[in-house]
Amino acid sequence: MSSVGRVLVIIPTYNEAENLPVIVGRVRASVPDADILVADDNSPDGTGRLADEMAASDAHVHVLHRPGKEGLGRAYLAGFAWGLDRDYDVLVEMDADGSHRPEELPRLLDALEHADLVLGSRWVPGGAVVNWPRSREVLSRGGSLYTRLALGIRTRDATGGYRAFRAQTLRDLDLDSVQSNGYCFQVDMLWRAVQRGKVIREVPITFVEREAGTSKMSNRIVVEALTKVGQWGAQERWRQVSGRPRRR
Ligand SMILES: Nc1nc2c(ncn2[C@@H]2O[C@H](COP(=O)(O)OP(=O)(O)OP(=O)(O)O)[C@@H](O)[C@H]2O)c(=O)[nH]1
Ligand SMILES: [Mg+2]
Repeated sequence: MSSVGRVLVIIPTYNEAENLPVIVGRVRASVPDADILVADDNSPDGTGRLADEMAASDAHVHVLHRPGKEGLGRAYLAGFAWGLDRDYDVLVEMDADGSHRPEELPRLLDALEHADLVLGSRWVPGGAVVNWPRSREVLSRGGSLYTRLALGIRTRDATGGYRAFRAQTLRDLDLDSVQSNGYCFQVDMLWRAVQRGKVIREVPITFVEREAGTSKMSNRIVVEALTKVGQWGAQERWRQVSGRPRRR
């Protein structure tokens, strides 16, 4: 058990058969006490079956089978519910494609000793991206800057998906009302934590772009994020100018 308690690493998957055994092996090596939950959306390439095989031979590996592709946000919400039901102390978000290096997880967990939420961050000193085209970096940096300006928050990397939550943090975030998916899901979770006064720390990570498998990123995901974040920002400004207190 880590100093922050029992840890569940949630890995959402859609067609990640090539990547899954590698990432699971790396998590097991780097944080041997942690459990893993693969949240698979009935991947046509058999990722779910592969996950079952791994679970059968390793008591630390669990699988949540979902009926079909509903997006990253829904998969994480289902994974959080699974983990909270089973009284894990810490719930971690990690992509299956190797972008979030499991070897850096101990640093995120250490930081959680003094925080309610830890964000793996590409855009703080010491953070980096590997193998990204310039266009992707501009989109991600621009997205985080836009989010900081719209919401008035200090976080450098608002859309990243390598995060560690204390269970109590998640319990306080009103997860039943989360509607967003994709990058917007990550901003939504962060914004909820900010509004509730949670202590949030950013830890530098080296983000490595996927080498195998296919991307699920789309323009629709980007447009959803821009639109919703703009709306949340406007609501926050309205709350401020009308002098209403924050809803906790
Ligand atoms: N369960 C589930 N997982 C998903 C879904 N969409 C994406 N994922 C997983 O979420 C993680 C992040 O998705 P990626 O496709 O890597 O998204 P990205 O990192 O923005 O895009 P890339 O540049 O291609 O890596 C991966 O582990 C995916 O398999 C989905 O609809 N359901
Ligand atoms: Mg990826």
